[in-house]
Amino acid sequence: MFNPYKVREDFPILKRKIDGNQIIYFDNAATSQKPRQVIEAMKKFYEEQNANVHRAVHTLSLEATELYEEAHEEVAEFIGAKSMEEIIFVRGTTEAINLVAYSWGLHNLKRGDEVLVTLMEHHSNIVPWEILSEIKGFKVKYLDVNLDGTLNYELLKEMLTPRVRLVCVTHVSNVTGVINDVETVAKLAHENDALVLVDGAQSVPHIPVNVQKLDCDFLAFSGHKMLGPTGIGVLYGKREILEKMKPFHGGGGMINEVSFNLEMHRCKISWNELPWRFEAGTPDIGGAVGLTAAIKYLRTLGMENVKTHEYKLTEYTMKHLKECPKVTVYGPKDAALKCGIIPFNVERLDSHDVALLLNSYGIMIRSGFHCAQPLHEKLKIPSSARVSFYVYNTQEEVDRFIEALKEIEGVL
Ligand code: C6P
Repeated sequence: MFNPYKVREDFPILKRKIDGNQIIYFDNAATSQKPRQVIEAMKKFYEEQNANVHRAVHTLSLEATELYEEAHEEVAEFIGAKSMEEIIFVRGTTEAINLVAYSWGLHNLKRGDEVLVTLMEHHSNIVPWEILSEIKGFKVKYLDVNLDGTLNYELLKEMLTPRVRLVCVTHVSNVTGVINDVETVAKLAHENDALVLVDGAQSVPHIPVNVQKLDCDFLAFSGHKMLGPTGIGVLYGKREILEKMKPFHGGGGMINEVSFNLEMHRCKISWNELPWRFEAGTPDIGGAVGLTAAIKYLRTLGMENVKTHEYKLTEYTMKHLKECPKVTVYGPKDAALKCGIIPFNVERLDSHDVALLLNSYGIMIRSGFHCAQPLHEKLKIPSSARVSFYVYNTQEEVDRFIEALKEIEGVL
């Protein structure tokens, strides 16, 4: 049985009190807290195993290399990739998307082409495409969303013309928590010979994700949102696509050979095999060790359990938010369409003021645009306050949150 109280025992930070209040951490979409299993794995790495990878023949380097490669294997298994060659370690979702833009987009997109991006994307799945379109002359087209924040699938069918080469879609919106039917998007895109890039930043940590089932061509996600450390993230890519892509960054580790031709004054370079071809320079080895521990922890909990727990909390919160007359909740009314993210506003209050007031109760939430300004513009709201749950949050914490909101409403 999944028990969030037992889970909480693994998270030292949750014991912290601020101004006498036991903290309630509801900002998990921004970053998650870390269990001691992750902290200890990283501590052990730095205390006992630290060395660079893929470079030296000494024992420490061999051990570090083994741990680093094991992390790729662990990720591959977690998301159902065919092999670790399809798993590239990057700094996070943002870098993973930029890798696709500059390794695939730069060499494959041209004037006359279109990249279709949904209006609910995080800026990291918008800005790289806007920058690249200025260089390459292709068009970025935006797929509208419905007023409840769900994707407009009918419009998608209309917009998927033969000009579209890539569809960029988030699996779960970081603002509304809407879960997109990425399987259908991929099917429609593939029928049109377009590739699909899925932003999994808010799905991989919270629901079971299998890339074979989704049939996406790329999947990007961040370690720090799934109990792992900051500084490490993942780009999954189908092997046959990655094989044909040019490297992103150049440097050590990503080459097979760099030989100098004196007469030509040039270096002849051959690329390393996958996935190392896309991992130039010394990688975040300690981060990879932490990510392995985080995935092992999530697997022990079971991703179906994680999903159900967050669904129950979301449903409970949405039900009780109805007791707050000055609160407006955005996104679909049905919690089953969502992951554990709820955006809202309190009448006459700026979202930052709501966050500050809740902070005085020890409740940490995010406020603002959440790096998704186009979606806020579509929903015609200046900004929003947002609660987002994870494995260690409890119904009791939601009760305290609702009580605090009622008190805030009371003094308005
Ligand atoms: N969203 C939030 O509070 P990075 O920063 O690279 O790890 O992740 C970027 C990113 C990409 N896509 C989605 C859907 C995201 O939610 C995020 C990060 C955080 O919502 C910080 S802005």
